[in-house]
Amino acid sequence: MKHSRHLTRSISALVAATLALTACGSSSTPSASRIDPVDRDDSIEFVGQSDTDSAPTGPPPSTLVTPPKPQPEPEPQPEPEPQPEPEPEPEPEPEPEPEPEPEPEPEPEPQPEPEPQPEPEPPVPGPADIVEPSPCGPIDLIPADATITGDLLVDVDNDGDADDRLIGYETAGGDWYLRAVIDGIHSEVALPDDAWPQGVVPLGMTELGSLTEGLEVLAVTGGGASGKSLGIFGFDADDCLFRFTVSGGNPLDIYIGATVNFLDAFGCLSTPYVFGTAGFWSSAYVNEGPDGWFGSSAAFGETSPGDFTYLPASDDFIDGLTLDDLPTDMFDCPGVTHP
Ligand SMILES: [Ca+2]
Ligand SMILES: [Ca+2]
Repeated sequence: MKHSRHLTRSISALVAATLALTACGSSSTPSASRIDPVDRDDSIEFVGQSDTDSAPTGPPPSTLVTPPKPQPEPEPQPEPEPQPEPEPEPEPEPEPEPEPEPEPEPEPEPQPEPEPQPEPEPPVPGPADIVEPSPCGPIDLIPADATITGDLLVDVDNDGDADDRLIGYETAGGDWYLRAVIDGIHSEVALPDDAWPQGVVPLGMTELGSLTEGLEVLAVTGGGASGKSLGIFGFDADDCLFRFTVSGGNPLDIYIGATVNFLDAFGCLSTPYVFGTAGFWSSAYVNEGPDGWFGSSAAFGETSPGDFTYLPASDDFIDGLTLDDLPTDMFDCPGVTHP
């Protein structure tokens, strides 16, 4: 068999080579040429060629002698590209803190109310005119905002000088007074609050009361549209003003005036030649239509200090008067200003 012969030759070659190596001994260094690479190569070629020349009878030769294919070296893995460092996430913006509420402004402390200023001095009279302590009792000066409705200089103390003062005034609150100022002594009398439209007006002084020393004062104390009310005032021993009463009761209030149906007149009896005393008379006339006017009159005198009463047998009555019989003047007091 050709295959067996070839295998035998290969074995023989191997033996020969082994012998040659043994012959060289350990004293000499084996050389590569002596290994006879040709034979080895021939042997290898031979085996391979024999496969092509003859039909295979056993397992494929390649499975016996073909060296394993070298495994390809693993391709170097590319180094991983460096990943860019992740950008840091932006920090969330802090939520805006709520603005603090403005503190309420402190309320202003209440200012103390200014102390009331003293009232300005009245125009009349000045404070130097007041004598302290006053024998007429405590009295304030006339308020500066009072309305002066009468201001008359007279001679009350009878020293020859008209340097005593009579003042009619109304306060801002509507109160009426007649004030007297004599040698710095103030005194006054309160009057009804309905003095308008006539007001309080001192008219003058004359002798009206025989029991009261000195002259008495006549003054308008009020009235209406068609007449005036008159009052009589005197001074006591301390030169303090007072008002006369009538019949021991109410303040004396005499009315003068005229309308188409009434007429009221007043006259002074400064000379006590009729009734033996000073005083005044008062007349009243009433229109009775076709019967004409009816008239009556009476006289009054100071029968007790500070009070006037009807003087007996002083009254008089008359009927059937005409307008020509009536007095033409409603006021008759010599030396006293006509109201
Ligand atoms: Ca005087
Ligand atoms: Ca008198």
